[in-house]
Amino acid sequence: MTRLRRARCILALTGSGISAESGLPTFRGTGGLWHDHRVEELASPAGFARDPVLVWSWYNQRLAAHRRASPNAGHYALAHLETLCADFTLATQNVDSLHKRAGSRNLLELHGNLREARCSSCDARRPLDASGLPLDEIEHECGGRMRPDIVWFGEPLPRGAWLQAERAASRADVILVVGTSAVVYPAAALATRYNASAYVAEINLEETPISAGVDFVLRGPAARELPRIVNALSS
Ligand code: BV8
Repeated sequence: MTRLRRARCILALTGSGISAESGLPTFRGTGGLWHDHRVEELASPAGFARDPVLVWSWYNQRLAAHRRASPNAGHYALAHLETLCADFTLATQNVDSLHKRAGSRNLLELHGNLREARCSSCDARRPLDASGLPLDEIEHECGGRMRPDIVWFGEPLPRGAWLQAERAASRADVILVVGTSAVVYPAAALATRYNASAYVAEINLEETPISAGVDFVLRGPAARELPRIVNALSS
């Protein structure tokens, strides 16, 4: 806690685990999204090219669930922590927009979000409401296809967001790693590969590949542990 209290620069890296208590499934845990679906079919350019209707059906379902969900105490705790630290960056792998709805401002959506669809050819964009993209409107007038505005496997992360995330990791005094299995790169590298002197704390229900290498592990749900940390800082 002392390191966090003294921190001038904080980076928080989050994954789907922080949204679990908002009722959204994770990817790799029990009941995870990847348990019922093949990643290659749904979260890759090849899968989209092969069956865009299947991919949009899946993302439309997820988008509807995102819009029904609400930010939880973990999301709000990080939004409050941002007000306590002048140099705070939140890099999320999540596409559910819950950090944005919780009020986080310096937010980097490393894997994109589901607020818009964009054309794979001309980059035309259209906002998505809770019903998602109508399955008969995938083909774009330019001849391209409307796709979710997210990063699939084998695709580069948004350049600006990634550069900001790397810089934040490099200057951070404290890095909070919350609710991620830390197996997807390059995002997972932010936790331990950019700054040997940063104090890294992991909040997760389970052990991950980075647990042995961090400075502090809080084994518990983010919606409980993050408010505890932030309340202690505010008192
Ligand atoms: C890239 C899309 C290079 C959005 C996602 C071969 C070819 C190309 C690349 C690769 C390759 N082999 C490896 C790679 C790299 C690849 C990768 O890392 N693969 C892994 C699987 C080995 N990465 C990429 O492809 C990336 N791009 O490398 O491009 C490049 C460069 C230049 C030019 C061209 C190419 C792109 C990665 C992004 C992929 N998109 N999703 C969507 O559909 O949502 S990844 C997907 O995994 C999600 O984004 C998700 O966020 C991410 C990470 O998962 P987590 O969020 O961590 O979720 P998970 O379920 O795994 O874990 C949840 C954790 O929470 C668990 O630990 C659990 O215990 C915990 N938990 C649960 N409940 C709670 C909790 N913790 C706290 N409280 C709770 N209540």
